Amino acid sequence: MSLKVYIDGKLHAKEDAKISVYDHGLLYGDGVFEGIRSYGGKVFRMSAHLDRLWESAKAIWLAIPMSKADVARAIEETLAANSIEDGYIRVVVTRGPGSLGLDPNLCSKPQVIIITDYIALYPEEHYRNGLEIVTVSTMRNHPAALSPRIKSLNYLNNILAKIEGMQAGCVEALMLNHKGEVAECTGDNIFLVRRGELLTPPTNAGILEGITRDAVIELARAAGMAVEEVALTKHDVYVADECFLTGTAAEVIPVVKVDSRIIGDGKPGTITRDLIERFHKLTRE
Ligand code: PXG
Repeated sequence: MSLKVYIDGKLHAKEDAKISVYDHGLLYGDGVFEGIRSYGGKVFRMSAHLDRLWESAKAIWLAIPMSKADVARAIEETLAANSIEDGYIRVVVTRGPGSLGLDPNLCSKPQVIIITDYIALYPEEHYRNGLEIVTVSTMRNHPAALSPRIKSLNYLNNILAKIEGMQAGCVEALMLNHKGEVAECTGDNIFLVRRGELLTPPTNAGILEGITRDAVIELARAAGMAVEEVALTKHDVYVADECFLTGTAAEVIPVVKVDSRIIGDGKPGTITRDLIERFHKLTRE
């Protein structure tokens, strides 16, 4: 039986789940989205994801034509219709079908789309051995042009960086901001460990405020670790004792090589492994 996709109040078979080619989500990347996990039938940090979706929408003058409670219910119903317990949820809100011009006022109705699917995980050895990443030349969007805090349907900035990373043989790529500081990876936030302390770029470095990032900061602080949100340079990365990435899909994943420099002793670090375990407990217990 094929998966069911929610569009604008109704469930459709995956093959029939279609939206208009006049939708400004397609024509202009005009819309917002969220990527969410469910573990054992429970949606991880649903309200934080919905808050971020609403904030993204507000920033682009997009009025979501449902309440947060309605979207939460629709997510639960779509998961149930597909009998998905451990899965990936993509919520997309487009500007809706309009004209071929830019004017969003000509778009009739925002479309709310909910896709629930099985999750494609990174191979287990990436967690065991750690990732190699590279810094790419595509800089993160300037926050004054298009804030990285908006999870918009225009992900070209990240896709171009991802292509550069893949051309270098890496599954993730490190992006710098317009000041040359470390921002984030294409779909993950970055953390360093230095002398037992956790360091991560602040929101004003031009990053998405990751929900996994927030969870890891909370877990670390609860375990008595110091966490600092501070501007970081590539040099800070190269001399870090440990490095890891956080994201909905990856969860917490170690990084052992950056721009051909070995991080720490070249193996996933003690604190990284501890946080992987704490995050695992948080989501599975
Ligand atoms: N930064 C960016 C730019 C992201 O897109 C994160 C950080 C991590 O945020 P969360 O809230 O997930 O901890 C993201 C998340 C994927 C995928 O399939 C990931 C994201 C978006 C789309 C797809 O890995 N982003």
